[in-house]
Amino acid sequence: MSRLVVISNRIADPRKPAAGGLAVAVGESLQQSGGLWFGWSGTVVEDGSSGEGEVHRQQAGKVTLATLDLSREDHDSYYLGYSNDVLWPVFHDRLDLANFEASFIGGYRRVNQLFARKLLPLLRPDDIIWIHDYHLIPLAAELRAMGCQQRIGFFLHIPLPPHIIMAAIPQHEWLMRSLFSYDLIGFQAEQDVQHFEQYVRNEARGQAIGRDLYRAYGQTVRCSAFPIGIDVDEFQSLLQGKESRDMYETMKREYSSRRLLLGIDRLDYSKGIPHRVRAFRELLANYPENRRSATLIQIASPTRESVDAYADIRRELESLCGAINGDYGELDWMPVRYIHRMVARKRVPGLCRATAVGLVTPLRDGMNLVAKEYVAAQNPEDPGVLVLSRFAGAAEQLKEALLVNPYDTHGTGETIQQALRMPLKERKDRHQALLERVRKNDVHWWRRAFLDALKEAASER
Ligand code: ADQ
Repeated sequence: MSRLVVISNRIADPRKPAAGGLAVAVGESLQQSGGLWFGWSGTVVEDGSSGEGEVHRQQAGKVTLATLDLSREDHDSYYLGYSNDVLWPVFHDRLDLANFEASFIGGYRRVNQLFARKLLPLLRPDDIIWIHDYHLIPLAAELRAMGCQQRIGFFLHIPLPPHIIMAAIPQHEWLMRSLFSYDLIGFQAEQDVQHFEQYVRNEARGQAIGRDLYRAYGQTVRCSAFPIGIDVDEFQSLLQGKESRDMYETMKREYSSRRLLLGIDRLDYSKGIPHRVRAFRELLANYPENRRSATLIQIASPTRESVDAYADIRRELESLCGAINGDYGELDWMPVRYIHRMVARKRVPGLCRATAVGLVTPLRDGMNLVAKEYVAAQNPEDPGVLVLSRFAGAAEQLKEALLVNPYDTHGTGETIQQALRMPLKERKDRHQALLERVRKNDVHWWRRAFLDALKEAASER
């Protein structure tokens, strides 16, 4: 049987509970089959030497973890610079936040070449290589240039922007051309595939030449949507665990006379947290019956704090929450509980189940797994209501959620009111349909669908 080789910027021990969508999904894929997981160790070497050091190897059950350190210069230009200050904002339609500093691209190329050079000797002829996310777009092209013939697939966890936004990246053509070195490109949503097709037509002067098949730059690539899912059984078994049960009981007890609304995110500007808090303020302003009752629990874990835009959003959120609590709070009721911390994964299902409304309202998101986790955690006999941004990839699948435009804070406030007042029968019907979809397209389905399509695409090559 072929070995699976996964490459992602960061890796995690698949035997330990991981937070973050990619780590959970990739860990699950490797746990099933065993294989090699290759990526950055998370260590930055300060002494000026390049990251040309040795590959660290560690065995984690059936999975071999192989990691590299990065030099300070490479880390700053490849990771903080090109990946998180160019690709992340642009791919989330935030040209205003992008920093097109010319020096970043050198580090991005250097690290992708370094990864290729260090990975190549570890490969076996029959390996199936699965590369993940925006940090490593040109990795297949670098591997191919070094003679790599193995099957290589790529999955983009974040959205692909419309071609006119993509074109703002000075190196957009080089990036898109390098995607044609893969046998298969996987996107989260049909809309991302459409954006890819539009780029191929309008910028690359190429065309679609068959189902899921695109030709440009003298090369052909297969491309399709594989919406990522969660491990529903694992998540629901956490729900039965002590941590989740304790969490559920505590929330029910502490807030027995309140209706809880929940947001759980990394504190990222793409997640639309300030917009969500403003929508909640609209709710309190326009529907006074919710005062002394509706309570927003917003958990926002720290992330990429050395990037300026993240410090800005933190300040904005703190001041917004403070203002709402000051304006509307009572001695015995605080409208917003904002916690700038991670919640232990084992407690997340219990927290989701204790709330009446799940607010998943990103301004833009590749998929958003919190939406699926919220559905999986509900009591089918008395489920909470999911309010979901139409700009999350998940909205293509989760049509029975209440879909909102998060920029329209007034409209979102109205929808939250609708969620709080929804009759039990409608809540149950919507939840049942959502849970079926979340179950059908779970993370196991995602892995199988992608790897089957990769094998097929490569056999046609
Ligand atoms: P992320 O942007 O990290 O992932 P998401 O899909 O929401 O986002 O996954 C986050 C995961 O981390 C969830 O499992 C969630 O429960 C957990 N999490 C988030 N904040 C937390 C907190 N404060 N405390 C505890 N747990 C927290 C990227 C893309 C997404 C895509 C995933 C997977 O941006 O669009 O869905 O990859 O492909």
